[in-house]
Amino acid sequence: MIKSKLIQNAKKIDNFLINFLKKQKYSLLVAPMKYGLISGGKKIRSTIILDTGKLLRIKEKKLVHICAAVECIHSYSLIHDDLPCMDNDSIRRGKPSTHKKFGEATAVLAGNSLLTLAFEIIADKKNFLSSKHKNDIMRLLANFSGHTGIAGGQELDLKFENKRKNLEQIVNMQRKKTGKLFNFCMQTTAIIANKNKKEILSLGQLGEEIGLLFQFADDFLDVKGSKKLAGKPLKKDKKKGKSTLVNLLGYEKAFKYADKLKKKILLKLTKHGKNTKDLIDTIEFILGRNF
Ligand code: GRG
Repeated sequence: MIKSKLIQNAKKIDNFLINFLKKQKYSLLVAPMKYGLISGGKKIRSTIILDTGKLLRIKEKKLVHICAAVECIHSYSLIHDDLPCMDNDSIRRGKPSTHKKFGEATAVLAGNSLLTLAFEIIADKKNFLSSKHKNDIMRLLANFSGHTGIAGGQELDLKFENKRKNLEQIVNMQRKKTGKLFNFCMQTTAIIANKNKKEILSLGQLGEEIGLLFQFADDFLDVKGSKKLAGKPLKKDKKKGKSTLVNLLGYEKAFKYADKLKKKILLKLTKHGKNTKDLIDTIEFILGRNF
């Protein structure tokens, strides 16, 4: 059930991105951008947006531009994450990573172009949101992607290699590296639903916890997952001396910690009344996932 929802959402967002790129002028970077962005990947962040849209009763067509923008930022981060100067991975989504296929310089430029494409998509004329909403959403996306978000988190992730970091430091790094983009997904949907400031921030915080849970699950996959299903090399975190919950606490204790977080998230969701089923299904999938 959840798998077919993920596939359906991924197709929708992929189609939007294909059409958006088709309408732009051709450049040599279109092929590597598409390679890193389309036909692959769970598009889980889009699913969180669409699930939150159901919770807040927003029409899907109001959310598709935001989903596409988030996927551009996410794919950009993966392309750069795989580079030799970062995590140096040759396989992503079951295929050679973008720099293996197109070369390093092209991968850097394709990543940069996906970053700017995200903002172009939000600003698009056919994105029928008010200028105020577009402005608020762009500010938030910039803030959560740069040094106070994903890029800052990645810097910490690299600096933490082979260092003994405590639980708080690891969680803070993972909140930035992964949690902030999930925060964006739920906060933005709440902005579009015209919720009040308190509700917007509280939904954003809930998104961040879901993102943290997603990162914990990624770390569990690295230990116990199947390379074939995950579509990327596994068992690297220990070799690289990555600061993860698993490396700090051991698998069992780390899993208990994550399970407690999942229960906390589900409890918080009960306050949001009806229409939570889709989001609950996605949260259950996140901790149990094998890809
Ligand atoms: C400023 C956006 C930006 C990036 C530059 C390289 C970098 C800084 C950040 C890397 C951040 C990173 C790789 C975080 C890990 C997040 C994570 C768990 C990724 C796996 O996501 P999935 O499973 O991937 O959703 P698919 O393949 O399904 O799309």
